[in-house]
Amino acid sequence: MNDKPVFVTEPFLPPLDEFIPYLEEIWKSGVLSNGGPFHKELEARLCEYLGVPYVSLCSNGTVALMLALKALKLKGEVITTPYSFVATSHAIKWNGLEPVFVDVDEHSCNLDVTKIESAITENTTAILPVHVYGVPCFTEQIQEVADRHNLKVIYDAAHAFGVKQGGESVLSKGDLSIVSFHATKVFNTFEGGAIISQTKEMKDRIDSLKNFAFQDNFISREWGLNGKMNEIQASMGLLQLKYVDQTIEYRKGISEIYRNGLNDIAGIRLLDELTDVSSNYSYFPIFVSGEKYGLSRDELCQKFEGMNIFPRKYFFPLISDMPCYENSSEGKAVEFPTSVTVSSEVLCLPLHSNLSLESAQRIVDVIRGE
Ligand code: T4K
Repeated sequence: MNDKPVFVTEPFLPPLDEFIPYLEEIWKSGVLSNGGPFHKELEARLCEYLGVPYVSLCSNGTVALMLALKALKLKGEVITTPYSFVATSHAIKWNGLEPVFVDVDEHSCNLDVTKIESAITENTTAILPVHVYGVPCFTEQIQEVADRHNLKVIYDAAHAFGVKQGGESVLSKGDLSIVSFHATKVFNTFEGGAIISQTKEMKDRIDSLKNFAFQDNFISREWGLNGKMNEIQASMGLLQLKYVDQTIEYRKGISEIYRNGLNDIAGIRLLDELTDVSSNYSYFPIFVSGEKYGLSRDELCQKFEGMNIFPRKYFFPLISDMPCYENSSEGKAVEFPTSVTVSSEVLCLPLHSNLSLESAQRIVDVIRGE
Protein backbone atom coordinates (compact mmCIF):
# COMPACT_ATOMS: atom_id res chain seq x y z
CA MET A 1 0.00 0.00 0.00
CA ASN A 2 1.44 3.36 -1.04
CA ASP A 3 1.14 6.26 1.46
CA LYS A 4 0.94 8.82 -1.30
CA PRO A 5 -1.53 8.13 -4.13
CA VAL A 6 0.06 7.26 -7.46
CA PHE A 7 -1.98 8.91 -10.21
CA VAL A 8 -2.04 8.04 -13.89
CA THR A 9 -0.34 11.35 -14.45
CA GLU A 10 0.91 14.47 -12.69
CA PRO A 11 1.81 17.72 -14.34
CA PHE A 12 5.45 18.59 -14.88
CA LEU A 13 6.11 21.86 -13.04
CA PRO A 14 9.39 23.70 -13.58
CA PRO A 15 11.19 25.26 -10.58
CA LEU A 16 8.96 28.04 -9.23
CA ASP A 17 11.82 30.52 -8.97
CA GLU A 18 12.29 30.27 -12.74
CA PHE A 19 8.64 31.20 -13.30
CA ILE A 20 8.68 34.28 -11.04
CA PRO A 21 10.65 36.49 -13.50
CA TYR A 22 7.96 35.87 -16.15
CA LEU A 23 5.28 36.94 -13.68
CA GLU A 24 7.29 40.04 -12.80
CA GLU A 25 7.48 40.92 -16.48
CA ILE A 26 3.70 40.51 -16.87
CA TRP A 27 3.08 42.65 -13.77
CA LYS A 28 5.42 45.32 -15.13
CA SER A 29 3.95 45.42 -18.64
CA GLY A 30 0.31 45.04 -17.64
CA VAL A 31 -0.22 42.95 -20.79
CA LEU A 32 -2.23 39.91 -19.71
CA SER A 33 -3.80 38.70 -22.95
CA ASN A 34 -4.80 39.49 -26.57
CA GLY A 35 -1.62 38.38 -28.30
CA GLY A 36 1.02 39.80 -25.96
CA PRO A 37 4.79 39.34 -26.20
CA PHE A 38 4.96 35.89 -24.53
CA HIS A 39 2.14 34.66 -26.78
CA LYS A 40 4.05 35.81 -29.87
CA GLU A 41 7.30 34.32 -28.62
CA LEU A 42 5.74 30.95 -27.77
CA GLU A 43 4.12 30.65 -31.22
CA ALA A 44 7.50 31.28 -32.86
CA ARG A 45 9.39 28.93 -30.53
CA LEU A 46 6.82 26.14 -31.02
CA CYS A 47 7.06 26.40 -34.83
CA GLU A 48 10.79 25.87 -34.43
CA TYR A 49 10.57 23.09 -31.82
CA LEU A 50 7.79 21.15 -33.54
CA GLY A 51 9.05 21.75 -37.08
CA VAL A 52 5.73 23.12 -38.34
CA PRO A 53 4.94 26.24 -40.40
CA TYR A 54 2.21 27.99 -38.36
CA VAL A 55 0.99 27.70 -34.78
CA SER A 56 -2.06 29.46 -33.31
CA LEU A 57 -2.18 29.22 -29.53
CA CYS A 58 -5.57 28.61 -27.93
CA SER A 59 -7.04 28.56 -24.44
CA ASN A 60 -7.32 24.75 -24.49
CA GLY A 61 -7.37 21.77 -26.85
CA THR A 62 -11.17 21.54 -27.03
CA VAL A 63 -11.51 25.15 -28.15
CA ALA A 64 -8.69 24.54 -30.64
CA LEU A 65 -10.71 21.67 -32.12
CA MET A 66 -13.90 23.75 -32.24
CA LEU A 67 -12.03 26.55 -34.01
CA ALA A 68 -10.29 24.19 -36.45
CA LEU A 69 -13.61 22.71 -37.56
CA LYS A 70 -15.13 26.18 -37.85
CA ALA A 71 -12.17 27.47 -39.85
CA LEU A 72 -12.77 24.87 -42.57
CA LYS A 73 -16.43 25.94 -43.04
CA LEU A 74 -17.71 22.38 -42.87
CA LYS A 75 -21.26 21.15 -43.21
CA GLY A 76 -22.99 17.80 -42.63
CA GLU A 77 -21.11 14.75 -41.35
CA VAL A 78 -17.62 14.26 -40.01
CA ILE A 79 -16.10 10.78 -39.81
CA THR A 80 -14.34 10.17 -36.52
CA THR A 81 -13.46 7.53 -33.93
CA PRO A 82 -15.54 6.42 -30.95
CA TYR A 83 -12.28 5.56 -29.12
CA SER A 84 -11.15 8.96 -27.86
CA PHE A 85 -11.76 11.57 -25.20
CA VAL A 86 -15.26 13.06 -25.53
CA ALA A 87 -13.86 16.44 -26.56
CA THR A 88 -13.24 15.04 -30.06
CA SER A 89 -16.95 14.55 -30.75
CA HIS A 90 -18.18 17.40 -28.59
CA ALA A 91 -16.27 19.82 -30.83
CA ILE A 92 -18.01 18.35 -33.89
CA LYS A 93 -21.43 18.78 -32.26
CA TRP A 94 -20.64 22.33 -31.12
CA ASN A 95 -20.14 23.18 -34.79
CA GLY A 96 -23.60 21.87 -35.67
CA LEU A 97 -22.04 18.86 -37.44
CA GLU A 98 -22.81 15.15 -37.03
CA PRO A 99 -20.09 12.73 -35.92
CA VAL A 100 -20.13 9.43 -37.82
CA PHE A 101 -18.19 6.85 -35.85
CA VAL A 102 -15.91 4.35 -37.56
CA ASP A 103 -14.15 1.46 -35.84
CA VAL A 104 -10.45 1.47 -34.89
CA ASP A 105 -7.79 -1.14 -35.57
CA GLU A 106 -6.37 -2.96 -32.58
CA HIS A 107 -2.68 -2.34 -33.34
CA SER A 108 -2.80 1.44 -33.38
CA CYS A 109 -6.16 2.06 -31.65
CA ASN A 110 -6.66 4.68 -34.38
CA LEU A 111 -9.29 4.85 -37.15
CA ASP A 112 -9.30 1.68 -39.23
CA VAL A 113 -8.51 3.05 -42.68
CA THR A 114 -10.14 0.06 -44.38
CA LYS A 115 -13.49 1.03 -42.86
CA ILE A 116 -13.54 4.77 -43.56
CA GLU A 117 -14.70 4.69 -47.16
CA SER A 118 -17.87 2.70 -46.48
CA ALA A 119 -18.97 5.36 -43.96
CA ILE A 120 -18.73 8.21 -46.47
CA THR A 121 -22.07 9.59 -47.66
CA GLU A 122 -23.02 12.57 -49.81
CA ASN A 123 -23.13 14.60 -46.60
CA THR A 124 -19.58 13.81 -45.47
CA THR A 125 -17.26 16.81 -45.55
CA ALA A 126 -14.34 15.83 -43.34
CA ILE A 127 -12.43 13.13 -41.48
CA LEU A 128 -11.34 13.79 -37.90
CA PRO A 129 -8.91 11.05 -36.85
CA VAL A 130 -7.13 11.00 -33.47
CA HIS A 131 -3.48 10.03 -32.94
CA VAL A 132 -4.49 8.13 -29.80
CA TYR A 133 -1.70 7.92 -27.17
CA GLY A 134 0.48 9.83 -29.67
CA VAL A 135 0.58 6.82 -32.03
CA PRO A 136 0.49 8.22 -35.57
CA CYS A 137 -2.56 7.39 -37.70
CA PHE A 138 -2.08 5.93 -41.17
CA THR A 139 -1.87 9.45 -42.52
CA GLU A 140 -1.02 8.62 -46.13
CA GLN A 141 -3.94 6.24 -46.57
CA ILE A 142 -6.29 8.68 -44.85
CA GLN A 143 -5.16 11.45 -47.19
CA GLU A 144 -5.73 9.20 -50.21
CA VAL A 145 -9.32 8.54 -49.13
CA ALA A 146 -9.86 12.22 -48.39
CA ASP A 147 -8.50 13.27 -51.78
CA ARG A 148 -10.66 10.71 -53.59
CA HIS A 149 -13.79 12.14 -51.95
CA ASN A 150 -12.75 15.77 -51.67
CA LEU A 151 -12.82 15.76 -47.86
CA LYS A 152 -10.90 17.87 -45.35
CA VAL A 153 -8.74 16.16 -42.73
CA ILE A 154 -8.37 17.55 -39.22
CA TYR A 155 -6.15 15.59 -36.84
CA ASP A 156 -6.92 15.54 -33.16
CA ALA A 157 -3.28 15.38 -32.11
CA ALA A 158 -4.02 16.24 -28.47
CA HIS A 159 -1.62 13.45 -27.42
CA ALA A 160 0.97 13.91 -30.15
CA PHE A 161 3.07 16.90 -29.07
CA GLY A 162 6.54 16.46 -30.57
CA VAL A 163 5.81 13.08 -32.20
CA LYS A 164 7.69 12.48 -35.45
CA GLN A 165 7.39 9.78 -38.05
CA GLY A 166 10.15 9.24 -40.58
CA GLY A 167 11.78 12.37 -39.14
CA GLU A 168 8.73 14.53 -39.94
CA SER A 169 6.28 16.02 -37.43
CA VAL A 170 2.90 14.23 -37.47
CA LEU A 171 1.44 17.70 -36.93
CA SER A 172 2.24 18.60 -40.52
CA LYS A 173 -0.32 16.09 -41.85
CA GLY A 174 -3.84 16.87 -43.05
CA ASP A 175 -5.37 20.33 -43.39
CA LEU A 176 -5.14 21.14 -39.70
CA SER A 177 -3.97 19.50 -36.47
CA ILE A 178 -4.74 20.43 -32.90
CA VAL A 179 -2.68 19.75 -29.78
CA SER A 180 -3.55 19.99 -26.09
CA PHE A 181 -1.35 21.61 -23.46
CA HIS A 182 -3.57 20.52 -20.56
CA ALA A 183 -1.97 19.91 -17.14
CA THR A 184 -2.05 16.16 -17.82
CA LYS A 185 -0.10 16.38 -21.09
CA VAL A 186 3.60 15.94 -21.89
CA PHE A 187 3.90 19.71 -22.45
CA ASN A 188 1.55 21.85 -20.37
CA THR A 189 0.58 25.48 -20.04
CA PHE A 190 -1.81 24.62 -17.13
CA GLU A 191 -4.65 24.66 -19.68
CA GLY A 192 -3.90 25.35 -23.31
CA GLY A 193 -3.76 24.10 -26.84
CA ALA A 194 -2.87 25.06 -30.38
CA ILE A 195 -3.86 24.67 -34.00
CA ILE A 196 -1.20 23.88 -36.57
CA SER A 197 -1.95 25.21 -40.04
CA GLN A 198 -0.06 24.79 -43.27
CA THR A 199 -0.68 28.23 -44.81
CA LYS A 200 -0.47 31.84 -43.64
CA GLU A 201 -4.02 32.48 -44.88
CA MET A 202 -5.38 29.71 -42.66
CA LYS A 203 -3.40 30.91 -39.64
CA ASP A 204 -4.76 34.43 -40.14
CA ARG A 205 -8.29 33.05 -40.37
CA ILE A 206 -7.88 31.03 -37.17
CA ASP A 207 -6.29 33.97 -35.35
CA SER A 208 -9.30 36.07 -36.29
CA LEU A 209 -11.81 33.34 -35.29
CA LYS A 210 -10.21 32.92 -31.87
CA ASN A 211 -10.60 36.68 -31.31
CA PHE A 212 -14.37 36.96 -31.92
CA ALA A 213 -13.73 36.75 -35.70
CA PHE A 214 -12.73 40.41 -35.63
CA GLN A 215 -11.28 41.62 -38.89
CA ASP A 216 -10.35 45.21 -39.63
CA ASN A 217 -11.65 47.78 -37.16
CA PHE A 218 -13.21 45.21 -34.84
CA ILE A 219 -15.84 44.13 -37.38
CA SER A 220 -17.09 40.53 -37.17
CA ARG A 221 -18.49 38.96 -40.33
CA GLU A 222 -19.06 35.56 -38.74
CA TRP A 223 -19.42 34.02 -35.28
CA GLY A 224 -16.04 33.79 -33.68
CA LEU A 225 -15.32 33.08 -30.05
CA ASN A 226 -12.79 33.92 -27.38
CA GLY A 227 -10.22 31.14 -27.73
CA LYS A 228 -7.09 33.10 -26.84
CA MET A 229 -4.26 31.88 -24.68
CA ASN A 230 -3.25 34.37 -21.98
CA GLU A 231 0.22 35.60 -21.08
CA ILE A 232 0.59 33.48 -17.94
CA GLN A 233 -0.15 30.32 -19.91
CA ALA A 234 2.20 31.39 -22.71
CA SER A 235 5.05 32.17 -20.32
CA MET A 236 4.59 28.76 -18.67
CA GLY A 237 4.90 27.26 -22.16
CA LEU A 238 8.18 29.08 -22.76
CA LEU A 239 9.58 27.73 -19.52
CA GLN A 240 8.26 24.21 -20.21
CA LEU A 241 10.13 24.19 -23.53
CA LYS A 242 13.39 24.30 -21.59
CA TYR A 243 12.49 21.01 -19.90
CA VAL A 244 10.33 19.13 -22.40
CA ASP A 245 13.10 16.98 -23.93
CA GLN A 246 14.23 16.00 -20.44
CA THR A 247 10.69 15.04 -19.36
CA ILE A 248 10.13 12.98 -22.54
CA GLU A 249 13.44 11.19 -21.91
CA TYR A 250 12.39 10.38 -18.34
CA ARG A 251 9.02 9.07 -19.56
CA LYS A 252 10.89 6.91 -22.04
CA GLY A 253 12.79 5.31 -19.14
CA ILE A 254 9.53 4.51 -17.30
CA SER A 255 8.00 3.14 -20.52
CA GLU A 256 11.01 0.85 -20.98
CA ILE A 257 10.56 -0.54 -17.48
CA TYR A 258 6.93 -1.30 -18.34
CA ARG A 259 7.73 -2.74 -21.77
CA ASN A 260 10.57 -4.96 -20.57
CA GLY A 261 8.61 -6.13 -17.55
CA LEU A 262 5.28 -6.80 -19.24
CA ASN A 263 6.01 -8.07 -22.74
CA ASP A 264 5.77 -11.77 -21.91
CA ILE A 265 2.66 -12.08 -19.77
CA ALA A 266 -0.21 -14.21 -21.07
CA GLY A 267 -3.30 -12.05 -21.44
CA ILE A 268 -1.47 -8.70 -21.32
CA ARG A 269 -1.05 -7.01 -24.69
CA LEU A 270 1.12 -3.94 -25.30
CA LEU A 271 1.05 -1.62 -28.30
CA ASP A 272 3.76 -2.36 -30.87
CA GLU A 273 6.90 -0.26 -30.72
CA LEU A 274 7.19 1.57 -34.04
CA THR A 275 10.73 1.83 -35.31
CA ASP A 276 10.21 4.89 -37.56
CA VAL A 277 8.40 6.91 -34.86
CA SER A 278 10.03 9.19 -32.32
CA SER A 279 7.48 8.95 -29.52
CA ASN A 280 6.63 11.39 -26.73
CA TYR A 281 5.75 8.53 -24.35
CA SER A 282 2.55 10.27 -23.34
CA TYR A 283 0.61 7.16 -22.27
CA PHE A 284 1.38 3.53 -21.54
CA PRO A 285 -1.76 1.49 -22.27
CA ILE A 286 -1.97 -2.23 -21.58
CA PHE A 287 -4.81 -4.43 -22.80
CA VAL A 288 -5.99 -7.07 -20.35
CA SER A 289 -7.69 -10.19 -21.62
CA GLY A 290 -9.39 -11.52 -18.49
CA GLU A 291 -9.70 -15.08 -19.76
CA LYS A 292 -5.99 -15.50 -20.41
CA TYR A 293 -4.63 -13.28 -17.63
CA GLY A 294 -6.87 -14.57 -14.87
CA LEU A 295 -8.12 -11.15 -13.77
CA SER A 296 -10.33 -8.87 -15.84
CA ARG A 297 -9.22 -5.31 -16.60
CA ASP A 298 -11.65 -4.03 -13.94
CA GLU A 299 -10.38 -6.51 -11.34
CA LEU A 300 -6.78 -5.49 -12.01
CA CYS A 301 -7.78 -1.84 -11.78
CA GLN A 302 -9.51 -2.46 -8.43
CA LYS A 303 -6.45 -4.30 -7.16
CA PHE A 304 -4.34 -1.24 -7.97
CA GLU A 305 -6.83 1.15 -6.39
CA GLY A 306 -6.69 -0.90 -3.19
CA MET A 307 -2.95 -0.16 -3.20
CA ASN A 308 -3.51 3.60 -3.68
CA ILE A 309 -2.41 3.38 -7.34
CA PHE A 310 -4.76 4.88 -9.93
CA PRO A 311 -4.32 3.76 -13.52
CA ARG A 312 -7.11 4.98 -15.84
CA LYS A 313 -9.37 3.40 -18.44
CA TYR A 314 -8.57 5.77 -21.30
CA PHE A 315 -10.90 5.32 -23.24
CA PHE A 316 -13.86 3.64 -21.62
CA PRO A 317 -16.75 4.00 -22.23
CA LEU A 318 -16.67 4.63 -25.97
CA ILE A 319 -17.90 8.07 -26.98
CA SER A 320 -20.67 6.40 -29.00
CA ASP A 321 -21.98 4.86 -25.76
CA MET A 322 -22.13 8.16 -23.87
CA PRO A 323 -25.75 9.21 -23.17
CA CYS A 324 -25.42 12.33 -25.34
CA TYR A 325 -24.36 10.21 -28.37
CA GLU A 326 -26.05 6.84 -27.94
CA ASN A 327 -29.30 7.97 -29.52
CA SER A 328 -27.65 9.38 -32.61
CA SER A 329 -28.53 7.14 -35.54
CA GLU A 330 -24.92 7.14 -36.72
CA GLY A 331 -23.74 5.88 -33.36
CA LYS A 332 -26.30 3.06 -33.28
CA ALA A 333 -26.39 1.86 -36.85
CA VAL A 334 -22.76 0.87 -37.15
CA GLU A 335 -20.90 -1.75 -35.13
CA PHE A 336 -17.45 -1.07 -33.67
CA PRO A 337 -16.26 -4.54 -32.61
CA THR A 338 -12.59 -3.66 -32.22
CA SER A 339 -13.31 -0.41 -30.39
CA VAL A 340 -15.56 -2.32 -27.99
CA THR A 341 -12.80 -4.84 -27.30
CA VAL A 342 -9.94 -2.40 -26.78
CA SER A 343 -12.14 -0.14 -24.69
CA SER A 344 -13.12 -3.04 -22.42
CA GLU A 345 -9.51 -4.18 -22.02
CA VAL A 346 -7.51 -0.97 -21.76
CA LEU A 347 -5.74 0.31 -18.68
CA CYS A 348 -3.30 3.23 -18.88
CA LEU A 349 -0.52 2.83 -16.34
CA PRO A 350 0.87 5.76 -14.32
CA LEU A 351 3.44 7.64 -16.40
CA HIS A 352 4.85 11.01 -15.45
CA SER A 353 8.01 12.76 -14.40
CA ASN A 354 7.30 12.50 -10.65
CA LEU A 355 6.91 8.72 -10.83
CA SER A 356 10.01 7.00 -9.47
CA LEU A 357 11.60 4.12 -11.36
CA GLU A 358 11.01 2.00 -8.24
CA SER A 359 7.27 2.76 -8.36
CA ALA A 360 7.18 1.76 -12.03
CA GLN A 361 8.93 -1.52 -11.17
CA ARG A 362 6.44 -2.05 -8.33
CA ILE A 363 3.57 -1.63 -10.80
CA VAL A 364 5.19 -4.23 -13.07
CA ASP A 365 5.53 -6.61 -10.12
CA VAL A 366 1.85 -6.20 -9.23
CA ILE A 367 0.82 -7.07 -12.80
CA ARG A 368 3.19 -10.03 -12.80
CA GLY A 369 1.64 -11.12 -9.52
CA GLU A 370 5.01 -10.97 -7.73
N1 T4K B 1 -8.73 15.31 -27.73
C1 T4K B 1 -8.21 14.30 -27.03
C2 T4K B 1 -7.89 13.03 -27.73
C3 T4K B 1 -7.95 14.44 -25.65
O1 T4K B 1 -7.44 13.40 -24.95
C4 T4K B 1 -8.25 15.67 -25.03
C5 T4K B 1 -8.00 15.84 -23.60
C6 T4K B 1 -8.77 16.71 -25.81
C7 T4K B 1 -9.01 16.49 -27.17
C8 T4K B 1 -9.12 18.05 -25.25
O2 T4K B 1 -8.00 18.77 -24.80
P1 T4K B 1 -8.18 19.84 -23.57
O3 T4K B 1 -9.37 20.67 -23.89
O4 T4K B 1 -8.32 19.05 -22.31
O5 T4K B 1 -6.89 20.63 -23.64
C9 T4K B 1 -7.90 14.39 -18.75
C10 T4K B 1 -7.67 15.78 -19.26
O6 T4K B 1 -8.48 16.73 -18.58
C11 T4K B 1 -7.86 15.93 -20.73
O7 T4K B 1 -7.08 17.06 -21.11
C12 T4K B 1 -7.35 14.74 -21.51
N2 T4K B 1 -7.63 14.84 -22.91
C13 T4K B 1 -7.96 13.47 -20.96
C14 T4K B 1 -7.48 12.24 -21.69
O8 T4K B 1 -7.57 13.35 -19.61
P2 T4K B 1 -9.49 13.52 -16.88
O9 T4K B 1 -10.90 13.84 -16.59
O10 T4K B 1 -9.08 12.10 -16.92
O11 T4K B 1 -8.49 14.34 -15.91
P3 T4K B 1 -8.31 14.23 -14.33
O12 T4K B 1 -8.63 15.55 -13.76
O13 T4K B 1 -9.03 13.04 -13.80
O14 T4K B 1 -6.74 14.02 -14.22
C15 T4K B 1 -6.10 12.77 -14.32
C16 T4K B 1 -5.05 12.68 -13.22
O15 T4K B 1 -4.08 13.68 -13.37
C17 T4K B 1 -5.63 12.87 -11.82
O16 T4K B 1 -5.91 11.63 -11.28
C18 T4K B 1 -4.53 13.58 -11.04
C19 T4K B 1 -3.67 14.22 -12.11
N3 T4K B 1 -3.78 15.69 -12.15
C20 T4K B 1 -4.75 16.27 -12.94
C21 T4K B 1 -4.84 17.63 -12.99
C22 T4K B 1 -5.92 18.31 -13.82
C23 T4K B 1 -2.90 16.44 -11.42
O17 T4K B 1 -2.04 15.90 -10.70
N4 T4K B 1 -2.97 17.81 -11.51
C24 T4K B 1 -3.92 18.44 -12.25
O18 T4K B 1 -3.96 19.69 -12.30
O19 T4K B 1 -9.21 14.22 -18.28
